[in-house]
Amino acid sequence: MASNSIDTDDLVWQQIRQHQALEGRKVFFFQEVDSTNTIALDLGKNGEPHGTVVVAESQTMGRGRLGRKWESPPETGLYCSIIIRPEIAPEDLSKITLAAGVAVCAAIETETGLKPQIKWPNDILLDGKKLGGILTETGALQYGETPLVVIGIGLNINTGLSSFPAELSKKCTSLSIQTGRQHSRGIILKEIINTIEQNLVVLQQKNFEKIMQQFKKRDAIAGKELSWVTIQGNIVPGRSLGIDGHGVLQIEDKEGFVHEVVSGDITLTQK
Ligand code: BT5
Repeated sequence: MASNSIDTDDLVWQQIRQHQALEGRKVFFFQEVDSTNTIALDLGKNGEPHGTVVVAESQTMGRGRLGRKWESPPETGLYCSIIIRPEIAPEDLSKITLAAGVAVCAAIETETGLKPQIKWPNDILLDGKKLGGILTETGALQYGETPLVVIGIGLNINTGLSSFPAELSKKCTSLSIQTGRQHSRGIILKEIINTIEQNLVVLQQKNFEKIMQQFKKRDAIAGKELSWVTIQGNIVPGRSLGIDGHGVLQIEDKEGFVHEVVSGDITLTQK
């Protein structure tokens, strides 16, 4: 399969594209968009139901957290967003990213045997390199109403390193780089959507403990020396104690003070 042509071998992907559907869910499939999250938020505001999926072969303005860019080389990666309307309290919305992250890891493991890890809160890593990321965004929240949430997933599947800017290629990887073979984006997408749905049910049953157990098995930073870069740009060196029962990261600084981290970035200390 040529890495830069549409996967004619990937029958599941072709079926999803042709039927604009995936196991009863409506799929909006595009050749190129600015960002699948932007499209999904607009569709959600216009009333598209829970479970609707937006997929694109490439993105011109794929985004990460804190205004960062998500590189989206055409026709080799997975760029998708799922519209959900979870029966979840506003204070629990941040748990969705963790639930989606462990679901993406489990789906990859089921399909490839690889064991991805998560760097809190949203990075999917393989061999310490970035394989994918999750970006959860919400529509305007109205008190007492079911929120509109979009879970955006970017995953490097059959992407070659030469498709990334030089600086990034040292820090990222793809499934095909790890296994030396091509993977079906269709099968992986299907498994990811189903596994995320299952984890959302677990969240709605208020059983975050179960998600936490999955997270702990895949936690890439537990016990490690790191720096927490706060939203204001302050740098707090310390060690990760893992997440608590609310998905909040605990970082112990050099003085033994434990910080509860709900935002910002984590940089692992090189040894
Ligand atoms: C993320 O942000 O990791 C969330 C990425 C979510 C992307 C999906 S694609 C479908 C949907 N639609 C969107 O517009 N977004 C979502 P963050 O933790 O902020 O990481 C961003 C950083 O990852 C960048 O600054 C780069 O260093 C790195 N990066 C960018 N593109 C990458 C790629 N394709 N693979 C690996 N690393 C990448």
